[in-house]
Amino acid sequence: MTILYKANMARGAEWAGFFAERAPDMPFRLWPDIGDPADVRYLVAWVPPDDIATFPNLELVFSVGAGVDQFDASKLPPHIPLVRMLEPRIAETMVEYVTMAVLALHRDLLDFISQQKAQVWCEIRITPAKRRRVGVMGLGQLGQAVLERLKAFGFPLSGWNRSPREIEGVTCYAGMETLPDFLAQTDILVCLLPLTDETRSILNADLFAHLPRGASLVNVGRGPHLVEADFLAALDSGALSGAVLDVAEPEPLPAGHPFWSHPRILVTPHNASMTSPDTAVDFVLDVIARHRSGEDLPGRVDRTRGY
Ligand code: NDP
Ligand code: OXD
Repeated sequence: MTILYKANMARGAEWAGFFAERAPDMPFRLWPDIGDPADVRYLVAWVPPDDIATFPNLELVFSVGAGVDQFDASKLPPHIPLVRMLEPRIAETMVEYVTMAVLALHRDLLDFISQQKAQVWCEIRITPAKRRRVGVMGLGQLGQAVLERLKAFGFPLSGWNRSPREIEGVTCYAGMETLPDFLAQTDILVCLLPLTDETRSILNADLFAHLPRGASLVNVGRGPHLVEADFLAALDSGALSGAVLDVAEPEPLPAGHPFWSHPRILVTPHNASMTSPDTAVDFVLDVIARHRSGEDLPGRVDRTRGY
């Protein structure tokens, strides 16, 4: 009944400590020390090993993160459930990050950084929150948690999603045909979509053209949601006024990439949220217990949808 962990090694040592404490009977191994492959029942990974058939008795695969696009699902036998990480610290830290990014864009932080570099002391007229419309793409666990927190600031809030949602205090749009209407009333756009065939390159010239002129972007989804050339052109033309980007393609962002030095872009290193070993171990143990007793698994990925 071994658990094999294959992700960030420093945090892996913490995972090992919590497993030793909370499930002392369950052997825990850190990649590449796999032991007897036949003993491995559970795999926790950011990117799984190339040859999953190495582990003939594998029962469950966990993504160490909330997203699963980094998994090549075709390499995973259909009978093995893929479970994404739903531990609470991911949502808590994402809420902090998106709040920070939205407030930074709302309160002109990019301008103040430029002014400070140029030693310019110049007030900027403050736009009231009630006149800054924030729209979130993707109303899943993270999009909803973010909107809940943003309510406190008084921004008019809206959300766009594949299937219809009803969220108090949020104008909800559903489906591709409603995207232009959603965009037309969004000043700060937050992308919290999963990366799928439908959402790849969704942040493109056509989408930017539907936003009010001077709108801004927070991308915390995935790098390939964004068409870089369209985005840079939109920034340079003033169609967009700024962006906070936590994700890129590729990651890490290569040296010399235009995002590093663009005065209207704030880049962070895929750090919006982070799985916490402490709470993640509880989530993994809970899912394993449910699996053993034949219950539905929270976070189970629908392989046909891709998220
Ligand atoms: P969920 O699966 O809970 O939510 C995804 C939402 O997106 C669902 O509501 C879904 O709609 C909607 N959606 C999916 N496809 C489409 C589409 N084609 N058009 C419109 N809406 C769509 O995911 P999470 O909220 O947990 O996470 C979202 C993403 O955030 C992750 O996949 C990952 O890419 C990213 N992420 C980034 C992190 C970072 O540190 N930067 C950390 C964690 C996650 P429906 O309700 O119909 O299914
Ligand atoms: C992710 C994560 O999916 O860090 O990006 O959880």
